[in-house]
Amino acid sequence: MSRAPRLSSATLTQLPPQIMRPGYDRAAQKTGCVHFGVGAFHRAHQASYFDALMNAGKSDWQVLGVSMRSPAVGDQLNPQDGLFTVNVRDGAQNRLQVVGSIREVVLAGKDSRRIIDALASSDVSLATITVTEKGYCLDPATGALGLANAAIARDMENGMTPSSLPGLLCAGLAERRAANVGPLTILSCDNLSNNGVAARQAVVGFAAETNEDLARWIERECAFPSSMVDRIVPATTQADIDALERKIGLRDEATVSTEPFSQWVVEDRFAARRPPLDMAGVQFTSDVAGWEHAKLRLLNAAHSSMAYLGALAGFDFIHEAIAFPPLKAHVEALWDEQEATLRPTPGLNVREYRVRLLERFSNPALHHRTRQIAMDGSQKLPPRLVAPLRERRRSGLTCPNQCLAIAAWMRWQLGQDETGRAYTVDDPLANETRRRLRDTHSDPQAMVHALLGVESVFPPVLASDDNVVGELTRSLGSLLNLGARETLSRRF
Ligand code: CS2
Repeated sequence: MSRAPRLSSATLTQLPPQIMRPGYDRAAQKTGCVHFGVGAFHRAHQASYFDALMNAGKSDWQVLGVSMRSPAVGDQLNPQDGLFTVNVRDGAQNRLQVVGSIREVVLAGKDSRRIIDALASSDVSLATITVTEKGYCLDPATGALGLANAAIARDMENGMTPSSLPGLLCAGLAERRAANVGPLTILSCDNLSNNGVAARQAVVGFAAETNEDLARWIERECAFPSSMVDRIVPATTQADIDALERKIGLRDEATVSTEPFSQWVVEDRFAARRPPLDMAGVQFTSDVAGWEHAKLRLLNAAHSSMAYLGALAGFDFIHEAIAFPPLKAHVEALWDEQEATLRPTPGLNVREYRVRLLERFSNPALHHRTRQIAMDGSQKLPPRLVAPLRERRRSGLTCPNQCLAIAAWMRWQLGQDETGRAYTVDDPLANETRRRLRDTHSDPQAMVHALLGVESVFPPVLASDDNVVGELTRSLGSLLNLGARETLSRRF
């Protein structure tokens, strides 16, 4: 197939006139932010907010993107001068917008010098992060920096070309301190509880091992606000790229598709120049935790449950899963259980939030794959389902739907669907769960016992909670014997 020219600064003028594009002079903007983890989510979320800010006339918030592992993101964005199209999909509607906030993408490790220089630059006052839980290199059992982590051990030995998030930030902060250009705000945008605390543990923990003075300076001067981010961003497919090319006449290898909804709630605790992101719709607040909990325990918990139950029941996409009445009824019942663990939060109306979520899940144009959400379940389950389950049990409440969701994750670890087809369990703990399940011969009781032993997912007290063990075993047995559809249909 002959291909259209790539989207870039030079070809921007060839775009059909109705497509929105940067209204500011990109070349005149300075880099104000270094972002770690330039995946699809960042492009549809933070990068779009910085773009909106510059479109609103606020200068110098361009982003230097750091790709943590793969050169692929740089190969997509750099030949396009950092430009990419956000395709906002809602039913039959499509809105296309070219975003210009990313200046360039560099690679952790290979381009460490560039990253450290940027972090030490007086133009930069903010580092934002979407590297997923693994990227913080914390020990799940203690929440402290994982000194046994291979990337951390390597960076501690070779401080010149760090490649881990904590190693890079510490090297940049050391130079920033020496250059006397003031502190930095490090803003985690990952889907974790207390993500600001996780970022702080990672960075201060690394500095404490390598440079005590630096650790004290970071603690005193820098800020690690927590934030809640929300926008559903399905993985981009080749078909999306081809369809966009037919529509705009340019090839955009970095395009992302997303929904109209977008939310960013940020703890108002900045160490340096605060971007006026409220002009672009960001909510600054003194308390993010209520929002974080609502998002993780309603949206993300339902997503994970629909991912495992839905994929097992043969649904490829979330909008199909939520259209299956028994699965929707389970989601509502799960939300009732989860809601009891939320605390009142100013501005948050849980009833409306749930209605809105059902609409978002039902968006037929998004094509959000259940298997995409099923990835990395061992990292996702603790804040989404395990923590609220523990809170309910402490209050003496039962948890049948939380247990059904967790049992579906357990069933998923077998790596074989209900028709006998094998799939890859895409999870950093996949080897451990496989090893633990090896001699359980699909016996639900043995499987529950084996998997409750994964301590980074389940606190040991759960294994001695007869009610939880009983619920998990009953649900898992039903999933194994009857399958997901029948299990849901009999219960709801
Ligand atoms: C999803 C999230 O893949 C997943 O785990 O639950 O990526 C979800 O789409 C976002 O958190 C929405 O903001």
